Amino acid sequence: MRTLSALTLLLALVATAPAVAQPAQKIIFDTDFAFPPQDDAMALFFVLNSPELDVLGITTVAGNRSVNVATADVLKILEATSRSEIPVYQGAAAPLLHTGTEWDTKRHGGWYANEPAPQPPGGFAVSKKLESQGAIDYLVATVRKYPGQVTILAIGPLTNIAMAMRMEPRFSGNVRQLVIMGGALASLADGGGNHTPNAEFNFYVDPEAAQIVLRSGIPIVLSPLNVSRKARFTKESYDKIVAVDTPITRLVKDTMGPGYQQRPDRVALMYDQVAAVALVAPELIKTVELLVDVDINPAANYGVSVGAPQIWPGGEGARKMQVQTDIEWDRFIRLYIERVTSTRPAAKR
Ligand SMILES: [Ca+2]
Repeated sequence: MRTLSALTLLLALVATAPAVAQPAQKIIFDTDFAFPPQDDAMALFFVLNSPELDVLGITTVAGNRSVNVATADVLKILEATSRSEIPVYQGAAAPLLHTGTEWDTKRHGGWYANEPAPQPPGGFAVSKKLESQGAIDYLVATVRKYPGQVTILAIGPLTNIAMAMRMEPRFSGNVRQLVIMGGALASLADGGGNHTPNAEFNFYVDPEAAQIVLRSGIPIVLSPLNVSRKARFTKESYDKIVAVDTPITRLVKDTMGPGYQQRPDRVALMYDQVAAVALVAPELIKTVELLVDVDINPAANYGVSVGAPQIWPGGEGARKMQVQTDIEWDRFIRLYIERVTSTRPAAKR
């Protein structure tokens, strides 16, 4: 009887106890960053205001522009938003093997030329400095320090991540999860490429790195163009963001306002933002489990990702991952805007 009473009391205590807050997810933000309207910056704004995420560090890589631009721009954004406590590490200046051709010079992306960074809007960061440690060393050391705890949000070419895997054989086994913006799956709806007919930009820039990473065995959530194409940022969302005045929304207004003035009907796909939101609210994004690999043959399908529910001839290297295919748009964009306009500081370590 006494035992029963004690048990009843215990159950009552458990029922009335306040919910224990989950510790923030440790993440590393790996990026081919550039100022808005570029998507990496718009993804970072969401991450900076998400208390569920503990941004251990930001690592930069060549992609949309040179790695120098990525570094200069992210330092400036952190300074302008008073988030200088987040360390920044510079990574790979070029893909593992891929070198740019004349064809690439006529298309989007400055990854093939190690151009020095021009001044970001408002000038270079003054007090916020780059860490002396390189991105690959930082990735290896951080995953070693927190085995099984670090999620990497990889929203540029996968060069840094592949190099960390090559440098430290235990790296892959100790990463908690990779959330990758990259690829396009022609076997699903909306799966054409955005750079070559079938290749998505991040995977096209460094196909060898993408293949190494996708075959690593790390649990992967892949955010391909199939889902990016369902996330269309319009002036309606822009207007809601700039209606609130914060250091972040001022940056959005200064950098995106002129574009909307010129063309109010412009639409920007939210490539990297979908991957970022998936860290906080995975329930808003539908996924399917598929085996995915990347073609590294230097031919018509260089950098093309291929996915299927079962192995196909030539696809023996493919690994299982969660592939995002659809989005619950209304709730997604509401959460995105709510966070980007928030003044709530992210969780501190
Ligand atoms: Ca990116």
